[in-house]
Amino acid sequence: MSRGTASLLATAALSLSTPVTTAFAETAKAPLTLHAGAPSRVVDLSASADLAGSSPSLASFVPPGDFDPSFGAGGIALYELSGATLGTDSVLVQPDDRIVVTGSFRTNTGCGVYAARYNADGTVDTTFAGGMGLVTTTLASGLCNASSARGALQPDGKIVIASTRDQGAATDFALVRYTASGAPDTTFGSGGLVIYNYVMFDHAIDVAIQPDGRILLAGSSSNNTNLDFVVARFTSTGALDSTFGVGGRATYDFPSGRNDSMTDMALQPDGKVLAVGLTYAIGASPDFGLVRFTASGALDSSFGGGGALKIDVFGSTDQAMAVAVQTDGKILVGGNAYYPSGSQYYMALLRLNANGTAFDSTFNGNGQAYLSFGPTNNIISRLAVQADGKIVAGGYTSLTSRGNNYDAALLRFLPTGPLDSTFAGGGGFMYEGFVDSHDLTGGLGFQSDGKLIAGGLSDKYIRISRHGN
Ligand SMILES: [Ca+2]
Ligand SMILES: [Ca+2]
Ligand SMILES: [Ca+2]
Repeated sequence: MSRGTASLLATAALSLSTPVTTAFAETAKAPLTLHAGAPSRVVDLSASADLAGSSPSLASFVPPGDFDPSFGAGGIALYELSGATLGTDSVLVQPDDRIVVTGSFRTNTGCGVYAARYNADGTVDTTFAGGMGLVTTTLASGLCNASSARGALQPDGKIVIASTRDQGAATDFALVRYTASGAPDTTFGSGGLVIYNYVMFDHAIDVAIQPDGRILLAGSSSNNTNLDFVVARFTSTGALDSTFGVGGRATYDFPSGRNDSMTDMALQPDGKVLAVGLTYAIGASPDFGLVRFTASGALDSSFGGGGALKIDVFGSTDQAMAVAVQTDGKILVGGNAYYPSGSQYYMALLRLNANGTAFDSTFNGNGQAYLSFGPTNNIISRLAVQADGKIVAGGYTSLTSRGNNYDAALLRFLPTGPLDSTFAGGGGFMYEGFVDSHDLTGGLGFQSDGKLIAGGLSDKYIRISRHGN
């Protein structure tokens, strides 16, 4: 099969300007070389005979990164919801290897969230939601906006989704819980739904389940003038947990007067809550923003510069989109950064020390990796750490040479930072659901044998794929 390959850029040493803000020194930009490889190519899954024909019964070993022919059709499965436009925001692998996909939907009558469940081989799980394999909850009707709807699995198999009720004006946080068999969980909130109106504008981005069953909802809310990070905690029955933070909420407002838009949250094994996103002054380009809260919802003063950190990569637009915490406590942040001299966005993967200091020099020499499949847009949207410490990044590209339609991308890094050359024959590749589809990455997970499950959106289709490890 043919596929595009990513090249790892050489990067220069970083100088820290202040404990809170980091930036490349001007003189350090020169050694950075631009991607100038061959034009990227794409696996054309709709017409690739080389992906078909393998006997599933023989498919015990699939080379790292390669599509697993025993999954879906040639390693990939596409599903649509008739009459609806979908977003695909998380891909969750159950302990029994079944796959739950959550996201948003929009029809001509309303907006809401869904959970779909698939068997380990990518076929629809007909034991879920009364044989449908998919359950939905409408959050808003009429003129409305569908909003990110990421999920988390409880140990008992229940599925919790965090989203936003958006009628087109003021917005509220929403939590939905489904039973393990795919029905609204009547023991949660009101008929399985919690609407939380914190302030006028509330936008949910992520959810996590604590070991004690309490639920963390993360996102952004407006203060009087701009957006702040917010994490709210709920009991396992859906009541706001007033023992967390202030009145159930932990918030952070980057100084001063910045808009702070969260994109991802991670619950650490020690109970601390790490949030990342974009922080930008009005009229200025965004920087990576990171905040850590203690398990009780206070700002963690031991992190970064007094609880928070912002990183200005190349002095232009920097977007943190994903965070993951390694078993040793080190922190991975993925996203992209615009490199003005190269006139393109590079995928960015940064590793910080456990205390939030930038950067961890044991990763790629300077704690940073920047990659491009070509101009003009490359971004990491999801991160997952394998049991062996290797780091999987999912994202997407929008290349001029590809007509600017988005293609999904998968990359794997060694724990020490370089691309893993054993993965897909070079460390990374891009692909699409079908010819010229619009392809994003919305989730990564691992089945019990280590195989990688990736998923996302391909036009209006839910796309899931399985890859060798
Ligand atoms: Ca509200
Ligand atoms: Ca703010
Ligand atoms: Ca595409």
